[in-house]
Amino acid sequence: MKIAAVTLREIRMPLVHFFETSFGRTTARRILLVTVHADGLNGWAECVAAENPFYNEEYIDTAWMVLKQFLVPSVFGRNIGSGREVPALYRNVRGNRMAKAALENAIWDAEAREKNVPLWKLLGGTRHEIACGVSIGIQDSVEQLLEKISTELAAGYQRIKVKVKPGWDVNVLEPIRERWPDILLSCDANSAYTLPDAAHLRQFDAFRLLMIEQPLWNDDILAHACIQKTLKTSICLDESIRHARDAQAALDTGACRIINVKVGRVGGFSEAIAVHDVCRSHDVPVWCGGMLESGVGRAHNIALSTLPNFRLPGDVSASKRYWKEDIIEPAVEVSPQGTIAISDKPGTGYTVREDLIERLTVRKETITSTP
Ligand code: OSB
Ligand code: MG
Repeated sequence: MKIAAVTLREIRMPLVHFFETSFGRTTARRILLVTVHADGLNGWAECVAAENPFYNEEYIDTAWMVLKQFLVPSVFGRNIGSGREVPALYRNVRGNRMAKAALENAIWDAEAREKNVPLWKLLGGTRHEIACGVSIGIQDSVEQLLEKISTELAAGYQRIKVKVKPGWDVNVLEPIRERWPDILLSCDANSAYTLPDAAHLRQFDAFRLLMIEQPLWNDDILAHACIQKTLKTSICLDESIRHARDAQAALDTGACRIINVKVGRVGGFSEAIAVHDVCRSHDVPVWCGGMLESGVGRAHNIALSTLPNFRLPGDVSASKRYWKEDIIEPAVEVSPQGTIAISDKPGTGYTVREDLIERLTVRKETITSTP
């Protein structure tokens, strides 16, 4: 395909409920959507960079600039056969993986539409339904958290993950386990602890967690290898895994026993598949993480989750948990068994609501190829 133009746009969407992690609270999203215009059709993707550089180094405004100045110009004037070929076109650009992922994934999206095949099949998926969990943020009180968990369990979600930080951890996990002794339960610290907290983290072993996600520094695999040895609970790395080589290093050093794959964090579908494959060859399960995506990014997460080594419930949940009105049709729905059914339709199986997106747009820029 020949890419004639790429549109960047920012939409604003308030969350139904605030989402709080160890690094802060989000009440509304500023979302960067990328549209590639190629051979008379459009491919869509979402850049999952947040409003601030707290989760990783990128945020929406840096992603916008990098896309505009470096990434988008590098795909113009090429004949692109597949999304797989895209990373090589800007291999000189360091980092900025969320920006890269948005462009690459939009091209995969266009490719699926052009070839008239489901995106999940193009990615190598094998599942016809995927298992869903929820990620529940830090609340104003433990009672509020228990109430939320009870609602999500009643909705059918197969795994509950709660955000933790010093002062909101053992005191929270204990009442949850007491009330629900048998649920699949995990926690996510988003790097809120340091090595001297190892003894404190060992208390988590009492709660039979499926995993503890990213307890230590975002950029330190070795530190996780040090504490994994001392913990019964499996560590799952999120922030620390930027590409397949990180996954390889983490598994070789015993830094974790589970990996969370976020397509934006690793720079696009090609690298997400590579991370998946490294874990599969080590017989280590992966699951699909979330970044409070709109329907556009969510649909891509669903497609990715169909790959065979996505063996644990993902943070891929229903649209209505996040948005009053999602920007795809139909909205993502989760069955009472906590699953999402995979569509056999071409593309993502969801339609992008361009009229609604237009109304939510606060900034838009189309970059055109000038041959
Ligand atoms: O660490 O998984 C994380 C949201 C924003 C930033 C980081 C994380 C998260 C989540 C949300 O846990 C998962 C979701 O989209 O529901
Ligand atoms: Mg996480």
